[in-house]
Amino acid sequence: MAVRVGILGATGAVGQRFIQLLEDHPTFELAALTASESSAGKTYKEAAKWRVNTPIPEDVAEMTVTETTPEAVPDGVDLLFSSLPSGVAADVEPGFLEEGYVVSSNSSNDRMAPDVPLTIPEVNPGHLELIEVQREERGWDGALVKNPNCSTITMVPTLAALDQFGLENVNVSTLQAVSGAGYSGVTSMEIIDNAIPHIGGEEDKMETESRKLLGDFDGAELHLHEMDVAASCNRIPTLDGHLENVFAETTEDVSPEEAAEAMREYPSVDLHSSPDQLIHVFEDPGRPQPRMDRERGDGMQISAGGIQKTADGLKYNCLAHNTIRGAAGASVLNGELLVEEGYL
Ligand code: 11C
Repeated sequence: MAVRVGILGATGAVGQRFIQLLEDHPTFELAALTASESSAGKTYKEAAKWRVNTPIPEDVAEMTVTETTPEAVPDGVDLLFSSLPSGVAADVEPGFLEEGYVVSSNSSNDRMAPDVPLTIPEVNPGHLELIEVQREERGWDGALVKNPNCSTITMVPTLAALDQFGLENVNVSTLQAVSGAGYSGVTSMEIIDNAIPHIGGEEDKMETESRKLLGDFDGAELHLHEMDVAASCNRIPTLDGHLENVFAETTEDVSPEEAAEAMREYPSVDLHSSPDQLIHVFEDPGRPQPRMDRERGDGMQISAGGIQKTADGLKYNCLAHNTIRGAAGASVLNGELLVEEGYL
């Protein structure tokens, strides 16, 4: 049976990706679009400056955008995907949760809250059990699940594959696409002939979210993974696709071949939006590259390559599509997991 869903923040870059990914989805039927006050009352095609590489689905183009309040959402919608700016999300998401909505959110507020599952279905689906803690502590009838930041999602599945060798220190340097910064980055391309270091808040998110994702939930409390993560995050003039250089120290000696095998064999999950193989490992050390490899697995596959030995472990590169695997696709996948696990 179809689950009726809505998008909070439907006109932005990630909101548009949600619309693209929900077209012809086998489980989800799009029935509500919200945005800021200035868009409310307009049709979607009037309200959104559409920039995704496929046309606006015809039925969505004519849908009316409403304000982002529980009262404005039509009856029969149970699941909301949120791509609101984090400040707005922090204000409005609790109101939807009190009203009993299940919210799969890409917004960065509350990602590190101890009672909020921060989930990548292929990595830590068991963390959904935190919903019981959340309901008890906050009195919500609904449920809130977050997906991590796009630069975190790109790296963490590869770390999950290597954790069997005893992850200790992880250093990562990112080369992040301008779509991660929203429309202003894409439209102005003011970054051409430049690279911007230390981009807003990204380093802290990678350092903390990674440890939560790979942490253990003991039935009552979530324990962060003990590894240390140090991140340097940089913006480069690529349109889509974050490339990352990872240096991972492990307690066990591990060869590049063993690491490649662990990544290739790391299991995917049986959900509609998850790729058959989660991590593709290239033999060619010049891959992955954003333009060539970001669309793999409909934008949901992680790519890795250039795996080499270092004095204390390994170095390698990884890549993912930042607005699909790293944002809207991640959130849709969490929605699929919520359905599969009976939260709807
Ligand atoms: C970027 N990763 O590329 C960011 C955008 O925490 O979800 C997404 C911010 C977030 O700038």
